[in-house]
Amino acid sequence: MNSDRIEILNDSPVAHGPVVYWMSRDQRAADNWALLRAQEIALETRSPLAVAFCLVPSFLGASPAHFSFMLDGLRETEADLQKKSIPFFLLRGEPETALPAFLAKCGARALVADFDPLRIKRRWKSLVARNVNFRFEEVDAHNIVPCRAASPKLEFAARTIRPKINRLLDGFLTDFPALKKHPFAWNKPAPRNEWPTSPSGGAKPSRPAPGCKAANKALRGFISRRLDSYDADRNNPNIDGQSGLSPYIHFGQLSAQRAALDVRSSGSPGSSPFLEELIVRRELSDNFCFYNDNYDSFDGFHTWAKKTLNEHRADKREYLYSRDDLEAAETHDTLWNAAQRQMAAEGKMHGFMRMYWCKKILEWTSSPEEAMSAAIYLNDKYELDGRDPNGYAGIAWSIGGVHDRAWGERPVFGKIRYMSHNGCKSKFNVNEYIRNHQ
Ligand code: FAD
Ligand code: FO1
Repeated sequence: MNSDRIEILNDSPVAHGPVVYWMSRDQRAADNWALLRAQEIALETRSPLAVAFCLVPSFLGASPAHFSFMLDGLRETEADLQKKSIPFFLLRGEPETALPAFLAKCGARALVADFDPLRIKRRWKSLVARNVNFRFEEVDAHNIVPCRAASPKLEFAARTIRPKINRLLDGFLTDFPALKKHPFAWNKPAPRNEWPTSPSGGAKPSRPAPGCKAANKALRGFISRRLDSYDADRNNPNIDGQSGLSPYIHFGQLSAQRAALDVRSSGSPGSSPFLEELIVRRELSDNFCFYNDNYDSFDGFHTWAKKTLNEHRADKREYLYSRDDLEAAETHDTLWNAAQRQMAAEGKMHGFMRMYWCKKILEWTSSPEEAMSAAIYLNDKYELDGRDPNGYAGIAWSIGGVHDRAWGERPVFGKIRYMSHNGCKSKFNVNEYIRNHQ
C-alpha cells in the first residue's frame, strides 16, 4: 500500500489483536484502500478483522430516500464481506460514543478509518481519537491521488491542481489487490445487525438502483453506450449524456479509481473529458473542503469575491423569493422551475442546470448568505449525491466564484460569473427541457 494514502492518527505500534475498519465514506468491500490497509495490518499481526459502520439518526439534512439508498447498498456490502469471512457490524448512534464502546467490547488493537474532508467527519474522528489508545490510521480510499498528497494547500482553480495531480497520477492510478478471505476468525460475538426497514420500499422507477452491483452495471453501461459522445452531450440537459455515477461515488458504492481504470482502458475519445471531471474537478472539491474550513459559507469565498458581492449587497433585486417559493418551484422563470422539479422528482438535477439553478438563487434572494443557505438546504435535501464536497464546491463556484475568475461587473453579481435564461437558449432547447420536467 502506498504510504502516501495513510495518515497516522495514533502512532502506537501495531500489535496482535482485533483490527476494525470504521467504514463511512467508502461503503464497499472491493476496491477499498482503507479496508485493504486494515486487512494488511490484521495479516501482519495474525489478527481477526471486522468492519463497523455507525448509522447516525440524521446526516446533513439527508432524507429517508437517501438513507434507504445507502442502507440497501450496505446490506449488499455486508454480504460481500461475509464471503471473505469479515463480519460487518451496524452500530447505532453518534460515532463518538457508539464506536469506542464497540472497540472496547471487542478489545480492538487497531482502527482504520476512511478519509473525508467534511467538518462533521473530522469532528467524529477527533472525538473518537480521544478514546483510542492504540494504532489509528486514516486512509484516503476516495481520491485517486490522495488529498494531502495532491497538494499541501488550498488550490485556486482546476488549472492549478491539474498539473500536481497529473504528475502523481501514474503512481496512484493502479489496479487494486484483491481482498483476501480472512484467515483469522472473528471469535468475538457475531454481529446481530438490526436493519431499519427502508420506508421507500425499494428503488423508485426514475431513481438509480442502489448498491455496488448496480454501480458497476451503470459504469459498464456508460462506457459502452455514452462515453464516446460524453464531450458532445454532457452539457445538454435534454440528453442523458452524463454518466449518472455520482450517487454511487458519493456513497462509496463505486470506487472512482475503478471507474477511471475502466474508462482509461476503453480507449474512447470521451475518456479524457470524463477523467477531467472525475479526477481533477472531483479532487479539487475535496481540496476545497479539506483546506477551507468555511467551505459552506460566504466567509469561504476569496477576498475579491467577498469585496464585489459586498459592493452590490444593496442592489435592487428584480425578483425576490423565499426558500419556500424556491422549494415549491414557484418562480417567474419556467426553466428554473423545471430544474427544481427535476431534482425533486429524480433526486438528480442535470449538471449543467445545477450551475444555472444556483446562480439564480444568488440573483433572487436577499443576500449572498441567504443564497448559500438556501442552495445548500435544497441541494442536500433533494440531491441523491448531495451532502458531498462536490456540492459545497459547486455551490461556492456558482455563488462565490470559487475556482472561477472575475467577469464583467453587473448588478447583484458584481464580478461573479453570470448565467442567463437566454444564454441557456443558445445552448439547448429550453422548451423541451421545460416540457420534460412539469
Ligand atoms: P458526470 O458528468 O458523469 O461526471 C462524472 C463524475 O465526475 C461525477 O460523478 C463527479 O464525481 C465528478 N464531477 C463531475 N462534474 C463535477 C464538478 N463540477 N465538480 C466536482 N466533481 C464533478 N456533485 C455531487 O457529487 N454532489 C452534489 O451535491 C453536487 N452539487 C452541485 C451543485 C452545484 C451548484 C454545481 C454547479 C455542481 C454540483 N455537483 C455536485 C457537481 C456535478 O454537477 C455533479 O457531480 C454531476 O452532475 C453528477 O452527475 P454525473 O455523475 O452524471 O456526472
Ligand atoms: N456516514 C456515516 O458514517 N454514517 C451515516 O449514517 C451516514 C448517513 C448518510 C446519509 C446520507 C448521506 O448522503 C451520507 C451519509 N453518510 C453517513 C456519509 C457518507 O457516507 C459520505 O461519507 C459523505 O456524505 C461524503 O463525504
